[in-house]
Amino acid sequence: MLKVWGRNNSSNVQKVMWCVGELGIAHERVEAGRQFGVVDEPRYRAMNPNGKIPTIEDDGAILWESNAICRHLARKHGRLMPPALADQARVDMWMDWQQTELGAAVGPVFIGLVRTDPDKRNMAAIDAAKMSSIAAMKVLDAHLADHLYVVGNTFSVADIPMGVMAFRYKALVPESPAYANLDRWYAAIGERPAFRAHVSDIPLT
Ligand SMILES: N[C@@H](CCC(=O)N[C@@H](CS)C(=O)NCC(=O)O)C(=O)O
Repeated sequence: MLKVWGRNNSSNVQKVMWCVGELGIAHERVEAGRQFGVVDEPRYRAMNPNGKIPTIEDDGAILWESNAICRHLARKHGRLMPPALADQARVDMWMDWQQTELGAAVGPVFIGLVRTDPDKRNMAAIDAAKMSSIAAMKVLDAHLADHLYVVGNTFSVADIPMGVMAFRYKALVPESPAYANLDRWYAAIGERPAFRAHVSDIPLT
């Protein structure tokens, strides 16, 4: 049975769990990270030398990196991955963009506002990260003007990391301009039971 290590309030674990939920995969999730520890144990480091979450074991394959895990599960279970090679490349492109552009912008806002005590916050850095987040979301909003989902007009694995980030953005960047295309896409995402169970029903902590 698929085994997933990682606490359920981690954005990167949420991607994997949402994907698992969409695909209906039988699984066991093991608490790890932050207050649960585990990630520094030699046995865990032997699986994931980064000491980060998530890590999975799937039929003997040990994998880490949340986006790679999601793509693996989509391919293995034959859903959420578009068939055309060019669309698969677009899935890779947007999932990389989530990590390097959107996630890199939203991450410091989350750390600053959720994980840092009010008297210790660097508000200038948080405001700068908010501006970067707004700029990144403008790119996604423009793309969604003529695509129903991140790749084409069908929900795919590429929507998953983006949806996790969008949930944090909506909660933490109320200064965002109105992004009509983003809002239309996000409303569709919000109707998915697996998104609610693994992302939006879990408090930001
Ligand atoms: N690029 C990695 C990043 C993994 C990562 O940074 N995970 C964070 C949680 S979101 C972590 O392990 N934090 C330390 C901890 O929870 O103990 C991925 O996408 O899986």
